[in-house]
Amino acid sequence: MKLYYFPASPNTRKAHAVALHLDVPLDLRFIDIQKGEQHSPEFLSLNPTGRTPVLQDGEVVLWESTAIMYYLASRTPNSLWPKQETIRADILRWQSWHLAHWYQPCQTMQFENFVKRLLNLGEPDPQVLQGATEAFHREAAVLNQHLEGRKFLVDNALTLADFSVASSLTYAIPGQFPLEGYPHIRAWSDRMDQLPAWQQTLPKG
Ligand SMILES: N[C@@H](CCC(=O)N[C@@H](CS)C(=O)NCC(=O)O)C(=O)O
Repeated sequence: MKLYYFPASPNTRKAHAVALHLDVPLDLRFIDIQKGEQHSPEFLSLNPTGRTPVLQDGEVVLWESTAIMYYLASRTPNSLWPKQETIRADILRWQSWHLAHWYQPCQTMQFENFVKRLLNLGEPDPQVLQGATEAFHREAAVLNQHLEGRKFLVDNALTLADFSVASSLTYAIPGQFPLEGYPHIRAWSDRMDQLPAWQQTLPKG
């Protein structure tokens, strides 16, 4: 199975980490999006949206990291994607929330406070940052409250939901995410950081 990936990306990280956690062997193919390799005709024939990651398993070609996570976790029975429908629905709930509400403010703060500086793209835009910070606080309050008294997001066990939601915190420190008031998020994020698969997919500085 090939994973076309860009290791600095949180979207790649969650798919790659699920494979590592489940011991699914992957043939990793680096796509350098900073050099524009995602726009090559070969890559666009795999993913017409021109984004990483992409999984290729024989005839199966899958893009969108969440779909890739499901594919990897559906091959054999495992605790990241348990059989019970209510647990699956709960995992899907948090993954939906992540995609619709959590990803964007995190991504914006990451870009404004970290990526812009890294790539010499100018100063953070204060107005953009203010909007993202407000949205972040709205969603972080919900996440923090949910995690109070829980080790993980769903059924007190590690699932795909944790990999999805935690992926957006990959750049929490250089992105200056305001996590001070959210002790339960920080404790859960520290727990994620203990996982070998999460450590192995931490982007190199
Ligand atoms: N919703 C997609 C997002 C993928 C995505 O935005 N990938 C970025 C890296 S984080 C990318 O490859 N960008 C290349 C580009 O936009 O040109 C997923 O979850 O896989």
